[in-house]
Amino acid sequence: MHIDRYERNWIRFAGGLLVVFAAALTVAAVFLGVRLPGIAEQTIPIAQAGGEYDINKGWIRELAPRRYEVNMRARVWSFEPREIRIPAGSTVTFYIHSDDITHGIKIQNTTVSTMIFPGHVAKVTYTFDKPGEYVFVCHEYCGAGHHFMSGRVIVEE
Ligand SMILES: [Cu+2]
Repeated sequence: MHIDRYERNWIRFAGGLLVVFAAALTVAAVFLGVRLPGIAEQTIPIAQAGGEYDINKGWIRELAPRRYEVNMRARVWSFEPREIRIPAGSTVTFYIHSDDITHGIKIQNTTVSTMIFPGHVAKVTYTFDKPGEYVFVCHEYCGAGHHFMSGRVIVEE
């Protein structure tokens, strides 16, 4: 069977790319320890709350100096709490759930970005070293008031 020279070269090039990508994936997974976030790692049942902490409210509590826990509710079209005030250097673990439909959260200038599925709790931990205002938004389109879904983390000196 005759294959045109250019076509043969392109087939070789594409095949070579597949080999390069497969090698890169293998190196990343085996040697660099890169892992896709699994659902099991990101979601836990709502359990931590107790006593005065009602899971049906948004709250923030201090576990230790510069160590906080936030129970965040997402619903159409707001986050609760919508303002979180912490001192710089604080490590915050967010437990975020949705009361209704699928939402998402992205805290600007941080690595916090996750989906919020109904029936699950998204757990994210982040250390806010730099003082400033970190706006967070819903990044999953959730209807007419989607663009109102925002809040901020205020990191004080
Ligand atoms: Cu939303």
